[in-house]
Amino acid sequence: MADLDELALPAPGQTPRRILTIAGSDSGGSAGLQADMRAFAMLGVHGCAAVTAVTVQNSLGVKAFHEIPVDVVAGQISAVASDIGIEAAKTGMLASTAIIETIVATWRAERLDGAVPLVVDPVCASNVGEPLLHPSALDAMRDALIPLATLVTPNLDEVRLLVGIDVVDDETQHDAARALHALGPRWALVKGGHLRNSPVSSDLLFDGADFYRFAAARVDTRHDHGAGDTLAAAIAAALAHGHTVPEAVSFAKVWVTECIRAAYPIGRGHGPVNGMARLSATKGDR
Ligand code: PXL
Repeated sequence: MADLDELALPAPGQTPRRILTIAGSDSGGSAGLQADMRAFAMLGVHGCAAVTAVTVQNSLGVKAFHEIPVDVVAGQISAVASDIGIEAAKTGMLASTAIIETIVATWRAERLDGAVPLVVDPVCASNVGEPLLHPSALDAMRDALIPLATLVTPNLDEVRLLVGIDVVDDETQHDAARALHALGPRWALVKGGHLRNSPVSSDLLFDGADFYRFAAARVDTRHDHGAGDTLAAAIAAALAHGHTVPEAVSFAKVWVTECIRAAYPIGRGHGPVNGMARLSATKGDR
């Protein structure tokens, strides 16, 4: 269903599906909530944003970040949930134990648990390895937030930090999916994009019973900033439209691969995946 038409875009004047991203800001506009909002707009959903941290960042890296006070994080989530309403949510950079615990408490207090699909992208570091989560917050991510998730979407570095498994092949990817699922999410997606020796980027989805594979040809580019964010945001958008998790992952994998193929340089460092790839494709078709 990697077809935009199947996401049932809203008619003019019709309220679109609403999605909440709970994530950090990237001043460079490549990753974080900026990437999420771009994906949401391109997929015809109304994006709301609860900001957890503000990074000082450009294409050369993350210089610093400032955490948003926990009452402001909670306030943003409650303000959106109590008025605008949401049909799906995703989390990205969460920075600290206090922020994670606040999100969990607010999610429950607003009675969103079990009612609204939640995609947890357990962001620990930037694409070049700068920390975006205090190491001490891993326990809260693993024990408090991931059990609330409809789907958790770690890359291989995050898999190692969360469940201590070094994914090097198909067998260890299956082991990792089982270990992640045992943490309590409804579904676990072990992304294989960081398995550099493989000609394909192959992700493995598991619901405790069945495994599903989603593979795409590896795209060799240094401009991959925001790839994980864009994938998780596209999954959340498809879930908000009522698609199942395997359908949503299948759609989002094709979507993000298009964005990676169309990635562009920016500044002097790593450029972003092109979240607007579909716009240029449409224009080129004319
Ligand atoms: O791509 C992960 C990510 C998420 N959120 C923010 C980021 C990054 C990577 O740099 O800066 C704010």
